[in-house]
Amino acid sequence: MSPKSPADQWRELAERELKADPKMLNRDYGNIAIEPVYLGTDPDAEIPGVEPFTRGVRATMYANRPWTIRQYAGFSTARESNSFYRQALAGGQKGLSVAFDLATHRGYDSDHPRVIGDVGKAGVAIDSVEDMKILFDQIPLDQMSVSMTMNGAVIPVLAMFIVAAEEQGVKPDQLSGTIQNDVLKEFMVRNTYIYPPEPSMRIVGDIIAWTAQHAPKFNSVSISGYHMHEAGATAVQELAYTLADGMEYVRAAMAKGLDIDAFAPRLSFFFGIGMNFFLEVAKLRAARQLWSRIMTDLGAKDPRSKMLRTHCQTSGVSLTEQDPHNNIVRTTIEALAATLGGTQSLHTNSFDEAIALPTEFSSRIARNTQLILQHESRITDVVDPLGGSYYVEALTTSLVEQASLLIDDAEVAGGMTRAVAEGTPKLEIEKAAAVRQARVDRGEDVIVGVNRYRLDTEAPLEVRDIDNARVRAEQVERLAEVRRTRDDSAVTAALDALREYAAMDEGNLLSAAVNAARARATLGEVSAAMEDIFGRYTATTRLISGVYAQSYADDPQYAELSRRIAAFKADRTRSPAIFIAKMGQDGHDRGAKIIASAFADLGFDVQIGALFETAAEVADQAGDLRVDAIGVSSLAAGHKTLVPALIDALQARGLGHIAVIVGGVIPEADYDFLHEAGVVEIFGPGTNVLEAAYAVLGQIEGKLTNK
Ligand code: MLC
Ligand code: 5AD
Repeated sequence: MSPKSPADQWRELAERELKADPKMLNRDYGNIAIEPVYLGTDPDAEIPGVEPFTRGVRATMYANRPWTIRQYAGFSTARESNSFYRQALAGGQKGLSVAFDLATHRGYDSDHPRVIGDVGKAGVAIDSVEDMKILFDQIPLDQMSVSMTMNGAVIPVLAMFIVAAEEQGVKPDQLSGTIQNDVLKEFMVRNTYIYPPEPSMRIVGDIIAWTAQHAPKFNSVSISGYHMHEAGATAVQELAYTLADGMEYVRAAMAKGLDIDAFAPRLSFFFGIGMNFFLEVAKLRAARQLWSRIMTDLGAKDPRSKMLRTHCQTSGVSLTEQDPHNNIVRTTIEALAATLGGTQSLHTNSFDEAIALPTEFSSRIARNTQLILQHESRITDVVDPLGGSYYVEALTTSLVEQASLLIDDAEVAGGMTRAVAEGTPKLEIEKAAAVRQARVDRGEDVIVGVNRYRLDTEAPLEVRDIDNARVRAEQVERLAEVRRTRDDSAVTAALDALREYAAMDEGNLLSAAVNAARARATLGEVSAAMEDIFGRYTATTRLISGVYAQSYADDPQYAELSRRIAAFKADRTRSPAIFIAKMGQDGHDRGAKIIASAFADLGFDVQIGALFETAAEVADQAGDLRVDAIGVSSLAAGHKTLVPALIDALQARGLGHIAVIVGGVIPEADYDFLHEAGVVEIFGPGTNVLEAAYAVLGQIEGKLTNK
């Protein structure tokens, strides 16, 4: 028997996907007939829907079913987020994606003293099943696929979702959706871990095991490169570390005795898509090819286990605070790369990304960007239209080669759990980020409206502001109501059982947490029960050094600044000293790390605090270290609560002379508020690091002269 031609192979698969004749996919542009797929003349050419899936995981791809428009969103209370979701679905969105606030991520109830600035800010506040039920009110969970970005407090959140569905009459096996549950990248870049790496990996494994058994349509992990991308990783790093993380989860699940083909079809992925158009297209193609090979090597037999299905999000870090409507154009280009790369699901960022959470208006434009691609651009007519492009194929091959080398390195080092605990991938990503920042600051990489073609004056932009105090008050009230109306003995018994599972290293933590959620244990209580056994993880902060000094080796401005700092040192027999602080539950530390390492290269005495500190803790350290300035980095909208709290704490300790500087995502509208509170400098996104250093040095010198 002669082997089937590529065209016949494709047709057979396509018929199965369509349950009909693939001819129905044939479109035309007037007199120009369009085939649903172009396979070329090479009999060995790759076919979409066939291993190693370089051309896509489905034979028919978008010609049959377009990608899922899945906008990541959540803010304030469950009620407000629910109304936002329903409006988005009415406006053409197809799947949900929940953004939780940072208190929830880190396992704290809204009434916990450490989260005063975080409740309802960067996402929706969820404390109990009651909140979860409101979040999905009038959204049938047997029909709507729901992604939940949760990693730290993944056990209570997934448990509450399961119970909320149950109380809608929906069984676990009817649930479709995704839980992020990717803790390794939290230790690397995203920083919303709770427990140390080892028990965290057990949690990942328990969730994979539970869903494989009870919720077979639910994707148990969303193995994420997105956050590496956002932290400054190169495409090769993003690919390699993400797939290496995936291998680690496969091994963790197999170590529980699961058969690889019983869970691997429900592992999913998540990548960031930036402005390097063809490279990003090739990155998704390379990812699929690599994963298929990796899974074959790990023993998978079912082709579905070897399919890399992915969500993509356009890149936040590529967007600018300056001339923000340009971001609509950037997002469109990135969305096009994600879809021509063959993503299954997509979030397009709103143009106000670098300033605040999206408004109704900016999120409508972001959603419409995808609707226009799907309905107007005709890119969905043909499967993998870029397959066979000499350039794209060559880029794909190069990425596969380079990423394979890095994956091998991680394997030789003992796997990602170990590499992550040692911190090497994190440092490598930070190095790449610093190199990129220096290129931007020096104008070698152009960003329109930031380091070229900058406007003299920016028009004011309407932004979403969340009344954090009101949200918190509402949450605290509902928490009290939940605690008042539940059977406390049932809660205690369920939490004791959970604690025992954690201590014994036996039993499934998720199944114990479902019982606790049913009894109305709160998120904080479920999380704390596990923390009693596992402990809470504190990362050690390490700084890279020398990248800035090297990038600026021949730069006169840099040399001038170094000279001024040297003169400061000669005068006062010490260097100007700055403490870089992260307060609240905001773990975005790319900016803080870049500033810290650049300032240190310049000659500042730089101390960097731990993540997740309170205002009082920062003030105490700044006093002990006798610094001249504190640089607060804020990206999760806590600044209006936390910065005044810090200034009060400094005053109370007689440290009012310390200059307080704020950097990060700060809406222009908040500048006056912060200045009145006593902040001396504010640096938004797109700030040139050298200019920031000049300004900070000026402030320090000014304060010392006045003293
Ligand atoms: C798809 N289907 C087809 C088809 N294409 N059937 C026939 N022919 C075709 N051409 C079928 C699929 O097999 C599937 O059914 C169903 O249609 C849905 O398609 P899908 O491709 O699986 O899409 P979706 O359900 O949207 O799932 C995409 C996913 C999933 C697998 C990538 O994991 C997902 O939705 N992820 C989203 C993650 C997310 O939103 N993350 C936000 C992170 S934000 P079946 O039966 O096979 O399932 C963040 C920021 C931060 O992290 O830091 O806070
Ligand atoms: N709503 C909408 N988008 C959000 N993002 C983060 N939180 C939210 C939210 N609550 C987006 C931003 C950010 C990325 C991590 O996710 O684009 O860059």
